[in-house]
Amino acid sequence: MKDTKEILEVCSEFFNTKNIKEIKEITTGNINETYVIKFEDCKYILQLLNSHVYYSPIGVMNNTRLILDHLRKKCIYEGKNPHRTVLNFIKNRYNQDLAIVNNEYWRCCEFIDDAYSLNREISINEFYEIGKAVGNFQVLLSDFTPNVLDDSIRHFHDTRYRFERFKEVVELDKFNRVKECLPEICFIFQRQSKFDIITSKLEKGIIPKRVTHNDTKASNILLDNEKQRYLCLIDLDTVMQGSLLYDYGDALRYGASVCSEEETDISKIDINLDLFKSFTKGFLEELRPSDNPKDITKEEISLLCDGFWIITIELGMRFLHDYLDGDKYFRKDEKRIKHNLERARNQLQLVLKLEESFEKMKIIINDLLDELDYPKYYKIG
Ligand code: GN1
Ligand code: MG
Repeated sequence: MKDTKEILEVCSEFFNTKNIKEIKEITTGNINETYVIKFEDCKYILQLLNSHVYYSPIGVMNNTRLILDHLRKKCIYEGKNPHRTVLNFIKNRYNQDLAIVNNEYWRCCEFIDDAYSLNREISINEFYEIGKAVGNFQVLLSDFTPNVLDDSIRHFHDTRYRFERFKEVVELDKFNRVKECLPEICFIFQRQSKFDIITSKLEKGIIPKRVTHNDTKASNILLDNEKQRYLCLIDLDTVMQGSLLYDYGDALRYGASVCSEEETDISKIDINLDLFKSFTKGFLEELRPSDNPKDITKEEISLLCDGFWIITIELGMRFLHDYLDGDKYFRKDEKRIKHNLERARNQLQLVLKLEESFEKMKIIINDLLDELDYPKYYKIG
């Protein structure tokens, strides 16, 4: 957390600081620093972009602006309130999206009131709504050309590439931590042959490259307080070209586990198949094919469970990588030396559980395809 004086200096780029009533930090994100700035009648979100993670904060904001302009146009067309269903960034006094203060990049957007996002305890109906939100994001961006977007983080969901880097940190063992993580390292190595299951198909054009959010955990999706319906996806920093399987998988990784990703007692970790079903139902309902060349494809449907698997093992590997590399990437509790190792163990246990549930999940998907009147050839064999 920055001290108040520093925050006020940044605020002065956007506001008359004399009118600020309160400044509060939000600590749920693992990457950026986020603050709520309260005035008498309105609130804003002020965010410091992590320039260790994003090599080009300007590129991130360019992507964000392009995406938001597209989404705003669609939502206005549909008669939806663009102040609730799209993020609205405000410019600083010099009419710039980013304020650069002491070489750090800050941005500011309107706070969406009467809305919430979920860190834990997701109900069946809420997860169904989240499935719809993630599916609808694909629908809204299906006519946006993905290759005008920069890669805000190169190789972000290239699991094979990440594995190559992971092998390097294991080899180097700079912090002498490998010895306590051998079972986890073996677990990852044993599964390496499957790491290009999605990237190889993207490269060969077997599945399409689409605009994807890439970080669809429930805490990045806003729901309306009163109606409990989805409003929008937030945290658009990693919107890039990718596969919709990443968005499907990451949302399930976070939301279909019976425990939070911060749970340290891994014996409690399991998959809640009712939640899996409700999310998948919302997602597939939004993506119902409509004879459009951009429709979800049969190949994508056949890989849905693999998307869940790959994103979960990848994050387990990323947490473990960070632990072996001296905790440089994810924000962690400073008092917990093994925080990232514990997070890795949590994700890898979830991988084990989901491997046990693969067949059941496929049956659920096939039943939903029938229920939602998908053409028969979409069925997973
Ligand atoms: C990070 O920024 P945040 O907290 O929404 C991370 C995601 C991980 C997530 C795990 C840019 O997301 O990839 O899935 O933590 N974002 C980045 O909680 O690395
Ligand atoms: Mg993020």
